Amino acid sequence: MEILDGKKLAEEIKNELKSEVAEMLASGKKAPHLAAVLVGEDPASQVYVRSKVRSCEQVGFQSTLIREAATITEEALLALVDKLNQDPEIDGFIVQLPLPKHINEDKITLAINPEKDVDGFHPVNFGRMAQGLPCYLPATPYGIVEMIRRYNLPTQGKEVVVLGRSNIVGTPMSILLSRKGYPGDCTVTLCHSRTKDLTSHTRRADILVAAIGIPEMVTADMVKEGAVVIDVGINRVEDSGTEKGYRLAGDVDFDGVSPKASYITPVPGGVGAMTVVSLLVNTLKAAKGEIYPKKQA
Ligand code: L34
Repeated sequence: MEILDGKKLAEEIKNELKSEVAEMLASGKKAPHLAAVLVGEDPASQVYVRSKVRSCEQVGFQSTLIREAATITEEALLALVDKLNQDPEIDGFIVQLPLPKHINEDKITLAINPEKDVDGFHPVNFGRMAQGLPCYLPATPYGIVEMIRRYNLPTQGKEVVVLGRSNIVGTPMSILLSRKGYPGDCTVTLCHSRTKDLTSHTRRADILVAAIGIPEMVTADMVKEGAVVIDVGINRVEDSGTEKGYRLAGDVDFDGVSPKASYITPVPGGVGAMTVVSLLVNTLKAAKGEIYPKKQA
């Protein structure tokens, strides 16, 4: 069994980004600028957004963190999105999810200018992804395909089972791995909460992607010998034995499954680290106008 070391890969990619920024600055361009909007005090969101801002600093990007109270109205948040859409200093921005219940997430996502949608959540980017056109790929699936690529894992003709059909992970993951070319050309099965006899599907997987948000749900009996196991889950499980009172658990029972896997991602230090760095890669693309050519000022 080999660990798919997301943390190490992310460091490698950050070093590449750092040199790209240095080149941009040397040629008289400005550094890429990412803005992140964080609404409320969700503890996990705070950790993730902090990590995004810190990573920007590490590679020499500019970053702006905009914090809003959980009581912000939908209208006010839409106005903020519009302001960021218009701001020529900002290359790309994200609104960290989840949002408080009184705010319609779809409405916010739709309000983001697709050219600045470095999360790749807007239907324009999603549709472009589905058709194989240039787009911002959503950071988690992007991080996973980059991991597959950099570890040179074969994908052509492989049986892939994706657990979970969310807009930001499961569904785009199933599309990306079924697309033509590498890393793709897989035969993909998308399983979800209404799937019957889940184990009969998962046991056939050469590559198993777990993104359901149920701690340690995937157990050894569900996994084929030699499978590649990609664990997207980051669940906080109560644990009085730790300083924080919780530990992080994936959707996969790591101790049980890892002896059977050929490759497996750890939690933490697997997919999460790749998610953050993929957002930076998208932001660099935004700054360079790689997906949507920059309009002349
Ligand atoms: N708009 N909302 C928007 N964009 C996103 O791309 C996200 N996501 C998901 C939640 N909401 C979002 C993230 O940023 C999940 N996610 C995310 C980002 C970073 C990490 C995990 C999920 C991460 O850094 N994970 C660390 C452990 C962090 C910890 O200690 O809790 C890891 O090593 O897995």
